[in-house]
Amino acid sequence: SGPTLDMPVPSSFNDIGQDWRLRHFVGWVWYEREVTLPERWTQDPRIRVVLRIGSAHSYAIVWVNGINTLEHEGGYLPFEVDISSLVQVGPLPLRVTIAINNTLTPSTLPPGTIRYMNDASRYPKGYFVQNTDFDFFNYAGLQRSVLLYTTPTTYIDDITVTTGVQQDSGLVNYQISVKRGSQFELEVRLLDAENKVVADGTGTQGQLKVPGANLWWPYLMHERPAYLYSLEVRLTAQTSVGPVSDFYTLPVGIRTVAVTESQFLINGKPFYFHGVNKHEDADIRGKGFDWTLLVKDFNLLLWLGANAFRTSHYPYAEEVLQMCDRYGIVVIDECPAVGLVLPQHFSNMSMNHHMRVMEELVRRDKNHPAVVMWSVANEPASSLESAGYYFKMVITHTKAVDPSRPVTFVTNSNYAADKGAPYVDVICVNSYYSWYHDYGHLELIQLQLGTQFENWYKTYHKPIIQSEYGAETIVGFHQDPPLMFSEEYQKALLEQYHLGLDEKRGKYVVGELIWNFADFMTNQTPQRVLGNKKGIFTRQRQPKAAAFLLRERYWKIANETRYPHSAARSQCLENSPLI
Ligand code: GCB
Repeated sequence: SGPTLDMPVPSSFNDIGQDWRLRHFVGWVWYEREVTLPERWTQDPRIRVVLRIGSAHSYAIVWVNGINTLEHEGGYLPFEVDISSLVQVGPLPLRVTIAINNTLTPSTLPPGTIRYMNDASRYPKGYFVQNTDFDFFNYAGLQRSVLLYTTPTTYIDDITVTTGVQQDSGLVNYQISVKRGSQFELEVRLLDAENKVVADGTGTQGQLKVPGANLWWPYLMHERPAYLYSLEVRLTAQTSVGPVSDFYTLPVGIRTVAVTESQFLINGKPFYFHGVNKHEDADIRGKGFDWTLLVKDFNLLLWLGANAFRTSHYPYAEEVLQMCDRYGIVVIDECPAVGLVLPQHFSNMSMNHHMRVMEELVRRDKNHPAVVMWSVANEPASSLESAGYYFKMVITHTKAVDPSRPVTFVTNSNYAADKGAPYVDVICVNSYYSWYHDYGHLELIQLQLGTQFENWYKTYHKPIIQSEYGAETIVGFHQDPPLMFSEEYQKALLEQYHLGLDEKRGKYVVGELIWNFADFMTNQTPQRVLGNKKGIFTRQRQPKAAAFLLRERYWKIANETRYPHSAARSQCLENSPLI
């Protein structure tokens, strides 16, 4: 029923058409396509067919051949369903229908409210708007791939790997979950980067010991960063319809993560985050996954000398994390809890959903060596009384699900009022001195930043990351002496922040992440000129003047704190996918 449009997947639906109603649409959209499966998939009783949806923003209902098979809440994580019984009907095409609703409510993540405009003199009957308290456009649709894949009927359902280091040996602990079968054998092998078997084992859990292991090091922290082993898991099983086998290969980075009173340690060495905050955002495709864009972004990160980013403000596509593992870009993995600013956002209903989202996030991303910390939220109203209990519960739950990583949330509250900070391992603080207040007064930044750091540190004695700072900058606007919105102002603001950061770097400040890697789309407001322009790159990934400043700084920090610049630089070029 109703008009249909061709819609590419993956892509956000918003910027594809020429009709403004599609761009701003709030409500149900329907995706549908037919696909003919290989005969073997439908005839062989030992094959299990799975439909996997990389993400559907935000609430989805899935039908296969008209049969309701699955519902999922939450727009940035995958979900899947076994559709074997639905496809074993013969060679007919399979019809997959997915209805998606992008409406955000007080209990979704991120939350939002629908406001009905009842003044009949100004709005037509039934007129409503979607309100949100976050600063990016609520792109929606099937923004990541939808896949059909097969496994045998007895299959490897999940693998959990944690790693450790004992003298010069690496330890790889594995736990394998097998589903739908009890008569099976598991063989496990660990291969190095040259495909040589370095350890092996059997059974659903065990520990592999790798003498003289190559550790997984962040980019620019070691001459051979991002060393990956491969864990091969081979399952052979007996089923009622004969023997089956399943096989899975998982990249494994052996590394440790720890937090002290004043340091963030990777493999026992102090790590300083010098990087960016990103968004999944680009022209036309919105938040649609795009390999071309991803490889370009990684080339820019390597060029910049960035060793880290935060997945502000939601989990990114899995391919992004795979790239981080391969290049040694460290990740603070954030869940979509952004815009929690009202008391009702801290209800039990929200908390339960929030915990489920953290479980899904950990399940998806737990095996990525690049992921070194979970962030459970961005800028919540953490000074509200109810936020204390809420974050205690969400953080405790996250640590129970993954005891191997530190947990944080990103705050912009006052150090004395923040009720969630007692539960985090690292204080991540955002501030916009000389941008959102004291406009133009760059001379105040050092003082205000110093006060911020000292207050947080003396209160909590935890390491601190400056998790956002920046200035709105329209590319090509020039003004000297610097005025707000010019490229000169962005540079000057960064320089002042860097002076303040350098005062505390190496003491207890363990990182700095610029806001933002690139310009990105937001809701329309008088404060935003075709989106947020705090990028050091434009939305089309061209550098503003600040990108060169930051590049100088990041290479300098890498050079000072790690190992010789020349080695770092040649390593970067070697690794660069451009070569
Ligand atoms: C923030 C938010 C981020 C915004 C940024 C800004 O504190 O965490 O989502 O986009 O400030 O530019 O205002």
